[in-house]
This record gives sequence, C-alpha cells and structure tokens, in this order.
Amino acid sequence: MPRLAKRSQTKPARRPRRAPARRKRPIELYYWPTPNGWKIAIMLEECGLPYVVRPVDISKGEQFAAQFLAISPNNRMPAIVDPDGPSGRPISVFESGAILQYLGRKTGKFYPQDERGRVAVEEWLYWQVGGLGPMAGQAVHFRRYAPEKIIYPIARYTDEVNRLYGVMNTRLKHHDYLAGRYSIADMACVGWVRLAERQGQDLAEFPYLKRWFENVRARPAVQCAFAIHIAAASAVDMRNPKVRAVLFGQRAR
Ligand SMILES: N[C@@H](CCC(=O)N[C@@H](CS)C(=O)NCC(=O)O)C(=O)O
Repeated sequence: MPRLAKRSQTKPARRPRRAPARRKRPIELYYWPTPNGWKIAIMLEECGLPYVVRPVDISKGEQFAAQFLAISPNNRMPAIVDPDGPSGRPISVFESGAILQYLGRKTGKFYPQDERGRVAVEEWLYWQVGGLGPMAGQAVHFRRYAPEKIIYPIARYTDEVNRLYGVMNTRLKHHDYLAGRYSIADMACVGWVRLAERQGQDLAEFPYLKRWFENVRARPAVQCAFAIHIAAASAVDMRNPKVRAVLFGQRAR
C-alpha cells in the first residue's frame, strides 16, 4: 500500500497554490549579420519578443550542420525556433518572408489583418524576397566577389537593382512606407538599401527612397538589430579561399 509522504502527515494542508507563471522561453534566432538576418532581428526587436541569437557562421559552413539543416533544409539562415509555437508546442520556421509573416500573425503586429492591408504588405514582401534580395545579392556577387570583373553580369544586375530602387522610390513618393503603414515589408527591404553602395547604387538618385531609409533606420528597434555584434562575422575575409570554397560553387549534396 503506498505510504503517505511524511510532509503531508506532519504539515497542515496548504491552500492550493497557483501554478507559478511559466517563464516565456526566448525565440531562438539562427542568424548571421546580413540583410536577410537583420530583417528578423528587426521584427523581434519591434515586437519586444524575447530572443536569443544563435550565430550560424556561414563562412565556416555551419549552415550545413545536420542540426541546422533539420530546421532550415535550404542551408540558409535566417531561421527561428519558437518554443511557444501553435498549441504551445515548439515550431521552427525557415525563409525570411515566412518568418516575418509567422511573427506578424503571432503578435498581430506590423502585418495587418484586414485583407487590403495584408495584400499590400504581401505584395511588397514578396517583391523583396523574389526580386530585390536575389538581384541585389547577384549585383554584390559580381561587383565584389567574382574572381574576374565580367561586364555583362555586373551591368545586368546593377541595372536591375537600379530599376527596383526606382520602383521603391516611385511608391514612396506618395506613401511613407511601402505598404502604406510601417510593416514587415519595410523591415524586409531596409537592410538591402543599407548596402546600396555595394550594389552600385547612389541613394541621391532616389530622394523618396532616401527619406524612407532615413526614417526606418532611425527607429530604435532597427538600430538595435543593426547593432547586434558578431565578432567572427567582422573577421571574415571574402578573399580567403576556404571561405570562398564554402560559399561559392555549392551544388546538390
Ligand atoms: N530566401 C532566403 C535567402 C537567405 C539567404 O540567402 N541567406 C544567406 C545569407 S544572406 C545564407 O544563409 N547563405 C549561406 C550560404 O550561401 O551557404 C531567405 O529569404 O531567407
């Protein structure tokens, strides 16, 4: 027969205590300081969500670690693990656009619920992930990292980024923010515009875009996100053959 615990025999019955409030565990942000990483740090900062940065040193190939691929099968950061996901169970999310939408739905912030507002945000978010990001990435690659300076791809991607900057500039002539109100679409774009010079662009050519950039960059959350310091990232030398072998010429594994 089970014995009663000693304590319950000797101590008077206590009033049932309320269960201690469960400490919210932070969201894990798998991160490296690039425009795609900044987006998510900005959103986490804007929403005041507790998070912990898990650096993924893409110059050393940490994006290929089995543990990381389990949450981000495209071997790209950013990714998140939210321990407090749907139904209180953990969820992982990869792809920066999907992460921004997830966090927007989770918090109800910067991602409107009304259909018109939401469509506007999604238009500009998808415009960034399908256009501005890839084109700016290629422009930087051919301008800075390609072993030879090949005129055709340099001109092609620099021109295309110039066209895209023009699209934002026109939109921002009559709107303060890309989707009207400040949203995850602005967060997705600001890091790319921050690197305009590397993409061969001069913001002086785009006055409305410049105004928007200065407004967005001045936000405290954006400043905090841009200030996340990863010492190893500052030390990466893109001329190092080992780094180049990791990042360039990847094929199916
Ligand atoms: N479509 C992805 C792109 C992410 C991406 O390209 N991340 C880069 C850094 S900006 C990366 O992780 N690169 C690692 C590699 O090239 O192996 C997203 O939006 O999340």
